[in-house]
Amino acid sequence: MPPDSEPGAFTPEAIKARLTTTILGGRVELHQQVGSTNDLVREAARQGAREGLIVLAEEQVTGRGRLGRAWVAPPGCCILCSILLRPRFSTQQAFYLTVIASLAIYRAVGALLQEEQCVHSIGIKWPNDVLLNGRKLSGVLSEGEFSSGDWAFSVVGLGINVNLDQAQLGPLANTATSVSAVLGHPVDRSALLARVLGELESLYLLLQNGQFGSVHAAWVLALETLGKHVSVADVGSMQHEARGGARIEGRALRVDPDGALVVLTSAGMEQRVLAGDVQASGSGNGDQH
Ligand code: BT5
Repeated sequence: MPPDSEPGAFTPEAIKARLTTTILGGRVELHQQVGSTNDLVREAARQGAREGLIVLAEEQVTGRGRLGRAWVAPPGCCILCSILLRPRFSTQQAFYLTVIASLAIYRAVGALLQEEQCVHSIGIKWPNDVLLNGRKLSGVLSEGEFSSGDWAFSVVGLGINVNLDQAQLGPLANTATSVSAVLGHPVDRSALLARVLGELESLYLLLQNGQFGSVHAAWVLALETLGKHVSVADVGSMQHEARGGARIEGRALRVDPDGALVVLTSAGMEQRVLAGDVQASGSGNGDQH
C-alpha cells in the first residue's frame, strides 16, 4: 500500500460491515457527486424512506453550511454524510439533534486520536463545530421538515475533514484542519464513520427516551467555549440585520437547556444568544468560524 493511500475501502459494504447500530445505516448510499447530501435525504424522506437512511457523497458541488454559507471539501477524502431521523420528541428540542451529531464526532475522533496516543486538544465550539487543536474539523447542519407543528422528519448533515493535508484546505487552511493532518497519516473513513454513527445512535436513543439532561451535561463537558471571553455575532436577534450584525461580548457563562449561550457582559448583564457565531475575544480578524 502506498504510504498516502487510505487504509481501507470507502464503500457502503465496508461501512455496513463495521456498523454496530440497529437504526442508523439500514440503507447506506454512496454517490460520486451530488449537489448536497441533505437534499437527497430530504427527497427520500418525502417518498417515505425509513429512519436511519445514510446518504454519502465523495463530492458535493453545492455543500451547505448554516445561514446560506458553503461547505467546501476536496473530492474523495472527507466524510460528507446525511442521516434521516424521525424523532418522537418535541420540535422545541430540535437543536439537540445538532448537539448529538457534534458530540458523536467529538467522541469518535477523540477516541481514535487517544488510541494512537496522539497529543491533541479537541472540543466543541458553541453551537456545533468540532475544533481540533483550535481549528475546525467538522460542521453539522440539521434541517427539519414539519407538518402541523410536529416533525415530518429531520435530516442531520455531517461534514468531517478526514484525509487531506492542511494545504488542500486552500483558503480555509488557517482556520480548518483534518484528522490525517493531525495524526500524520490517512485513516479508514468507513471505520471512522461507523464509529461516529455508533456514538450518534446511542445519543439519539437517549433523546428518544427523553433524557435531554444527560445529553446536555455531556455537551457542556465537551464545550470548549464556556469560561472564555467571547464575541458572538447574534444572528438570531432582530437587531442583527438592522445594525449590520449585533455583537455581544463578554464571558461565556453557560448553555441553557434550550441551547442558548449565556454571556456575561462587562456591564454585568446576562445576555442569551440562541443562534450565532462565536469568536474568542482578541483574535480580532473578523473570522466567524
Ligand atoms: C457548518 O456550517 O459547519 C455545517 C456544515 C455541514 C456540512 C455537511 S456536509 C454533508 C451535508 N450536506 C450539506 O450540504 N451540508 C452538510 P457553518 O457553521 O455555517 O460553517 C460554514 C463555514 O465553515 C464556512 O463559511 C467556512 O468558513 C467554513 N468551512 C467551509 N468548509 C469547511 C471545511 N471543509 N472545513 C472547515 N471549515 C469549513
